[in-house]
Amino acid sequence: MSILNQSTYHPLTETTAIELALNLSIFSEDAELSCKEIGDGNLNLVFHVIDTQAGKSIIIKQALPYAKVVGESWPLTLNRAKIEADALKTFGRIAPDFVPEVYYTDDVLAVTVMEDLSHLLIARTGFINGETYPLISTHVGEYLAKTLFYTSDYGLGPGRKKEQVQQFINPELCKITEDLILTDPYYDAETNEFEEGLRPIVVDLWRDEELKFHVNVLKKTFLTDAEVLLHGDLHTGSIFANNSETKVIDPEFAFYGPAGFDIGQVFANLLFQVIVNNKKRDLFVEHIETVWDVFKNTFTILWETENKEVLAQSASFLSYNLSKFFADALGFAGCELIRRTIGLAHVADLDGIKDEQTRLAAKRKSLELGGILIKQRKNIKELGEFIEIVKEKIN
Ligand code: SR1
Ligand code: MG
Repeated sequence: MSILNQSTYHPLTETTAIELALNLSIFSEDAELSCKEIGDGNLNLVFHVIDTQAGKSIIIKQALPYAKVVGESWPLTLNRAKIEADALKTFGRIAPDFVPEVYYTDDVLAVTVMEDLSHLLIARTGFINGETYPLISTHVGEYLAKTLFYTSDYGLGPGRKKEQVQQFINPELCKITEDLILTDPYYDAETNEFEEGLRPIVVDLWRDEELKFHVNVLKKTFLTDAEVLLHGDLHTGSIFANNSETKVIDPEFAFYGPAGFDIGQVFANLLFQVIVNNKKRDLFVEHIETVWDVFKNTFTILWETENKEVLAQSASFLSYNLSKFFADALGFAGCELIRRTIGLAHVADLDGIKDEQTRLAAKRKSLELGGILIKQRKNIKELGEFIEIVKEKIN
């Protein structure tokens, strides 16, 4: 039975969201609440509930039983609300500075009630509006190191880790990633969406057997390497920021997978700004460098000081792991660049460019850089080499 005394799921309205909020004893019983549905993502309803007099506010997020981006013809499990709430709690314990606080969850209504972050802005929107958020890369590097280390066999111990692998089995949401990121962009799939001006380069991509081989290898890595608890959708639309704070939201795609997947999505979504933002390109290149440097340094300290596996406390084995994460991250970054350009779910960094020729040129760069990163990922040994390749391709 849910807090609204209903035993079945139904989508909330702004009125029933207020009713739910009043039942939670977060606000006083006679509070005058106002509510607005503000969801602009692909999958969920998001209600912003405010008590102006008391200066209190919350977010109520509710999963819809279908993907909002496509409509009711694409049914989607409500269990993702539980996965998201569990992941927020897990990541919140590990990296509390970078994760919103969860106040209440309701599995029947597929609802999570959490901290209101409306003093921050979605990082992608901020970047497009000219912000650079100087601390975001340091924060995300630390978030990645902590969440990826403390959920691994080495940070958690193999027994607890296996329990978490079970808790975060997330087949439906993984299937979305397997299809939309790691399959559909590489053949003439119905889900793809691209501008006609890109057709020649897209047809070349569909015929590129070497590229498809490497995407198959990356997909196998995604399917089988249960290394760490991933956020699973760590693009700049899943990060709230301002100049001093960073919060990672929306882990409904969380599951045990390869560490390089989260890192690669961060790289790729910063690369969109490197591609489109001529004036502040160098700052976004620095952000990419900082994410990796902070990740690597923090992960190394955790590995050396908190490792639960005696035999794993070895410099060469740490180095082997970091090299694997880096190569996987470059490959998955390439997949993200390509799918956001020609797949189902695009990004405003590229689609928001008004001039057609400028937009097509940026999209071609994204596709070309994506292909290089996928094919060359194992040959690029150092961060500096990666950055050189990026600069060569973008200038
Ligand atoms: C149908 S969901 C499309 C995309 O939105 C999510 O945020 C994920 O990135 C997914 O691939
Ligand atoms: Mg999301």
